Amino acid sequence: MLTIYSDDHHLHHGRCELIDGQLMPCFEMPSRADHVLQRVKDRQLGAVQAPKDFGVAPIARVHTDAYLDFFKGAWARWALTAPEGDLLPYIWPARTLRHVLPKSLHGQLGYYSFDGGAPITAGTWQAAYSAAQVALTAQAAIQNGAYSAFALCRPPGHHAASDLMGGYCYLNNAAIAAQAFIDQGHKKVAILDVDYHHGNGTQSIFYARSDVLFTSIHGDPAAEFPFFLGYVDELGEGAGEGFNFNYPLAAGSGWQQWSAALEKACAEIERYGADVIVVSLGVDTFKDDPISQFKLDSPDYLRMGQRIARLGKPTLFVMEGGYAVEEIGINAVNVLEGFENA
Ligand code: Q9C
Ligand code: ZN
Repeated sequence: MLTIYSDDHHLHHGRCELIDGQLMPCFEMPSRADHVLQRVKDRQLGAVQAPKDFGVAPIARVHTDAYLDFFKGAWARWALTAPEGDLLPYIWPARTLRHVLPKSLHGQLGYYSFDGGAPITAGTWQAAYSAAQVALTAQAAIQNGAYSAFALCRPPGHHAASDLMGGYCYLNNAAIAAQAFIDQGHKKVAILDVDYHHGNGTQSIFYARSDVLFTSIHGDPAAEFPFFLGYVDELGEGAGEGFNFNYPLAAGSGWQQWSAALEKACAEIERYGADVIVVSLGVDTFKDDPISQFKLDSPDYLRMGQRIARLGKPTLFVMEGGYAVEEIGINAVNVLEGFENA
């Protein structure tokens, strides 16, 4: 399987996130992608290529121009203040506040984010832009006839909505790739989001559309981030009604519960009749993941890849979360090897 990877992800290295009342080093760190790349090479998964540059146009099919302009220019505005740390939001337009766009940098940052988990550093725009190009280049490989491809994206993307960053995500790599498939003539794209956290950004982007099916298996949002989206009764709206399926699972769920949800998601994808599949591949479902509560073990990821392969459709894998740094490579590449050896 072809892997697309860019070293530009090193340009994004947030310093801190707020956990249990303390500023802790960011879990979403550059070594994550380095471990996955190393495992791809160790297992001789296939060629590793740098992304092409498709420009900002395919990104702007998913994100608003105003959001992209803000994100691209935010660090330069922050740098004018000779800051000590990363740019992090501290207020959001929650209930009772107005959704106006203020003039100030921090007002705008609150407007364009939904949590304090997406620090902007000097290189964050370039890293996120390159990650989107990684996804688009892997998408193009499939468009040009490859049966599968792996977009080794970092930073991840599935929490990012059309004009919101958060949950370590800035640009929604999987959504950008899915939209590219549609723009290049595909009629039915299915997204299978297997990250531990609900892909709220991806769901919101396609919620009112029937040309992109969204399915997600994740920690029950009643108890888990992102808390405010990802429930079973979210089935889509308008033309998108019946094209959104969430499978929330309880903390402590292992392969038995998880694979039962995967069967349901796969049944919906088959019923839909997708002609191509985009997998939001988070491996924070692992038993030793430091911020998650599922109990999948490394061999389970081989089974996951095998089951996805049985859908029998061209498949684009897009890297999302996974924070047990040592094992991220083993688990992510196990999915890809399971897919190839099904
Ligand atoms: N106490 C992705 O996996 N906060 N994002 C966790 C834990 C946010 C995860 C706090 C988790 C975001 C792409
Ligand atoms: Zn996650």
